[in-house]
Amino acid sequence: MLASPQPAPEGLEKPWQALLEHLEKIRPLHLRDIFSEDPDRFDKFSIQFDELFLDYSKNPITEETLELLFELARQADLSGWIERMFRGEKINNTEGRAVLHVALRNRANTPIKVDGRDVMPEVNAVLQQMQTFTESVRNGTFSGHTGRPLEHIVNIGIGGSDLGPRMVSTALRPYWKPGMKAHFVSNVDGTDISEALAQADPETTLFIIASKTFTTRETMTNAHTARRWFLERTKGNEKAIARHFVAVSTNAEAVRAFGIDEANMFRFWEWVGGRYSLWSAIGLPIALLVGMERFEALLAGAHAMDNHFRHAPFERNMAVILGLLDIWQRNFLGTGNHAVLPYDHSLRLLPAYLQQADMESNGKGVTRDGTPVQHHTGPVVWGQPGTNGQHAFFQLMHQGTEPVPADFILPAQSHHSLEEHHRILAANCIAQTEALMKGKTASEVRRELTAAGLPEEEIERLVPHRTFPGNRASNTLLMKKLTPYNLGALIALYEHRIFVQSVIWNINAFDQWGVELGKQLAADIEAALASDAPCSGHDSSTNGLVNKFKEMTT
Ligand code: G6Q
Repeated sequence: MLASPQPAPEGLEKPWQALLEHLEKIRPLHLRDIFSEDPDRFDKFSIQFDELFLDYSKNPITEETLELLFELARQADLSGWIERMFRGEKINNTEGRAVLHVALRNRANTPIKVDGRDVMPEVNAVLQQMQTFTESVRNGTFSGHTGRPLEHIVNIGIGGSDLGPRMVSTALRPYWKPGMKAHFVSNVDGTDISEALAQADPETTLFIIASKTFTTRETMTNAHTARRWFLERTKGNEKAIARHFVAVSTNAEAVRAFGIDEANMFRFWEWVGGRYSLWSAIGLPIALLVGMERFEALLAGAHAMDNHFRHAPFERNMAVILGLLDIWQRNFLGTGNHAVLPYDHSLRLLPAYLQQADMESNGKGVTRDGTPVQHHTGPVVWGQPGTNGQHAFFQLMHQGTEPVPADFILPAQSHHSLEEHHRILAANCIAQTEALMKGKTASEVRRELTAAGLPEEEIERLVPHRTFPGNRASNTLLMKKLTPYNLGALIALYEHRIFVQSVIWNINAFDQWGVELGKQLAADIEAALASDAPCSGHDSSTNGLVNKFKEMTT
């Protein structure tokens, strides 16, 4: 455990100290009181960008807190780091790579250079290839090997090559071409691919093998299983593979070796991190389902947010404000987790998506130069869609001992016509933020129970159980409607907010050595599981588990 208060990141001692001193003024305040003292609080601490509206007034902050946080950002040279990213500098310093998901959605098409070469012509060429392919699949000119249209998309990928397209496709379900079906296979557990194949038809299924490296064990195992399944059902018709398998990868050689024609390969580049790749050809399943025009609207929404992040002053910059509030929570108020609570069933996969985006980016223990950090970095990110979560873990959020800062996300307009449902959903979302903030005092509980006619003694017994401390922070993000454009803006907002935190902490948000480790570890154990000899090369627990597992398989 790191000591509290946590020491400042190197070079930020002065603004950090100012925030620590300021914290002593904030600690005794209750959100309920600061709201009743300042009727303008909502106007002061809310911001609109396009069709997104952020209310961050239910955070334990004053105007002074924000000023001090902006000063912290200035001292950390946040503006400089933002420019470095947008200009294609190699800010992923452990892999020597630029970080240019912003180039993938650079609809202004201004040149962005890596090693002196503008990447935009290549980005545009792949978008053009996606457009041509998407249109021909959707209008049936690119059909299956028997001439039937391809209506069932099976995306095989994992991590960054799965979570983004899966989440966005699910969120944009109302925009799918009628009749289209989709499956996202990620897990190496054979149940995953078996369930997808059980519903697939070899005449009408398009398999997308999505892997940046094209070496990831889970994806390649699933891809080979799909290939075998297909050949078994087409009497070994290898030529038909070209009509049913495409690849999205940076590794042309491995794609060829798998047997996929290069014409059916969609490229992307090493400067696109897996968890930031849905904007690249990794988004192909999205484009196939909703059409290229809407995929481009998704890019346009993200691009608008990019411009906002790059150019808006800190005081009016949604991503900067959110990122700095996260720092305030994590390093000063000492919270260890962050809940993402979309009040929209279509956004039900957003928490899982952001779990990767945030925890893989900011789950780091050393600074950019390799020195161990002395302060906390990324929190545990988790969540469920509302209102489901209310009937489960909200208990802990209201009355537990672990503070849970939360983001509530709510579209104002729904895609269905069940008005009553949407009103109930919205009412719950807004009511929860109010209840978390206000809580319920002992005297309120007493009044309530007296009115219900309970005897005095019973009232006193129940008061502590029915009292809510309140003073629990949340952000509320309203969105006009869950359109491709607004979804693009929302995802980009989170990406940049994560980046802001990494800049303050001086960590590299764009590598993932912990994930790489996982890719290597299993190989050795897999060999031990396949061998007839007892496993003996590991510690007693690992050896014992391998041997017990083998014993139990018979
Ligand atoms: C993302 C990570 C990781 C990666 C997967 C899949 O940022 O690097 O989640 O996306 O491990 O990797 P491939 O796309 O190379 O199969």
